[in-house]
Amino acid sequence: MPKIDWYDQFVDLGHAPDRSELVVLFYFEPPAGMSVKETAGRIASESSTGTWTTLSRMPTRMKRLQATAFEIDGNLLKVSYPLDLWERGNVCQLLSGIAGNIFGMKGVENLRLIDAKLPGKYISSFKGPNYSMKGIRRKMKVQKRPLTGAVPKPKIGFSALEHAKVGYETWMGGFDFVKDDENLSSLPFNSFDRRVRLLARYRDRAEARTGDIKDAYVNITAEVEEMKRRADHLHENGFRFVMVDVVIVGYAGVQTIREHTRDLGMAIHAHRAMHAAFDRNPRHGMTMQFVAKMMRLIGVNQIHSGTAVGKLVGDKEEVLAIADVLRERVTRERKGILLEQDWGSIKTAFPVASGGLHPGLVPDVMDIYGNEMVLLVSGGIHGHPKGTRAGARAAMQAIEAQMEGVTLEEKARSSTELAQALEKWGHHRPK
Ligand code: RUB
Ligand code: CA
Repeated sequence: MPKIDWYDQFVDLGHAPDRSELVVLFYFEPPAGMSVKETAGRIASESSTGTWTTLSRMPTRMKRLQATAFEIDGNLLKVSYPLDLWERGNVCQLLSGIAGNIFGMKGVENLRLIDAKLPGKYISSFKGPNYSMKGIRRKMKVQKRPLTGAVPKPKIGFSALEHAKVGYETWMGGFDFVKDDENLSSLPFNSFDRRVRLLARYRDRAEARTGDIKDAYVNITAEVEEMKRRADHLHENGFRFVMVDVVIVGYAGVQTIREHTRDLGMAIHAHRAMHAAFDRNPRHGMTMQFVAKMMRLIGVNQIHSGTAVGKLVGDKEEVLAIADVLRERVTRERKGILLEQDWGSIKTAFPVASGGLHPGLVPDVMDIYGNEMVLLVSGGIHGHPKGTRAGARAAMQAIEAQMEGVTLEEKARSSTELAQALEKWGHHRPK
């Protein structure tokens, strides 16, 4: 019988990749009746140069371009890829390979892209963030504590003026940022342009009254040309940040916005809404640490990374993996979770803890992240018995307590707003 396929040529358990190769770590499960090697060969083949059948003609160059499944350890698989397979500076093309057709093959029961180790020559074709975490701190004149922000809640429903007023209360309570929610853009009762103008007016007032720097993450998510226009409008109104729903907008859109806002000297706050569509099932899809890696490469300055204790999925291990991808110069390997990554001259980015937080949970989140993070407390300030401003104060007092090394209960003796927050929520973990 003639040989139909050549997937076996993509497996070499003796191969040791050199430093110029990309290495991808997958979790995989073969379907019933197929061996792990047969499935591994399919993954390496379809993500690089192969097809389902043997061919009558093959360029000689092919041999040195094909991927190699070189390590199988239980359900963990490592595949190496020659550098020439990948277009420099093009995240989309990388994903078309290592995160493309392979997820839909019948020869794969479950497949999860865990992480990719990118060689220096590939990394250096990207610009990364325009400001490091330090650079953002310098902009905001906040030295040690976490940066703080809140979304007006309910997340949609306020007019532009009502929204700006809630924002003002948030700033006056001590927070650095007022943030739009992921599904707020430009609506009949709250247009983007009007919201920006009103927020700018209240921001100036809050800055004058507090002497602090105040800013906002206003959501520009839309078609790309419109996003650019919205970024310009924010810039003209003195804002230093844009917010983008990066998963929904997609990698190409984020790359374009990165270039546009780089010219304006603006930073990007990346909301990750929709990530759970492909990262929630632990046996299939793509991890959030890998998405965070792509986003740091492109150059967002901060991206949502979970809380472990709040209302949304994501455990401590995952939160720490994402934080390591964003904050380290060299991300250390963690078996089955992260590959080692040298970031070269790519700057750092902030992780963002958000979703179901309130003052009583601040120490838990800070125990996980430390101080290098953006802390978003939204419902957990606006739901304070004395209102938004008191709620923001309570959250700031909780941060102080943690940094002073005292318990919230101790701190609450001299901090009225924190005492009131604890009376309502205690250390409740929402679901
Ligand atoms: C937070 C909220 C955000 C989450 C998304 O509001 O709605 O959209 O940040 O989650 P609240 P994540 O603080 O009132 O719960 O940051 O995990 O992507
Ligand atoms: Ca939200």
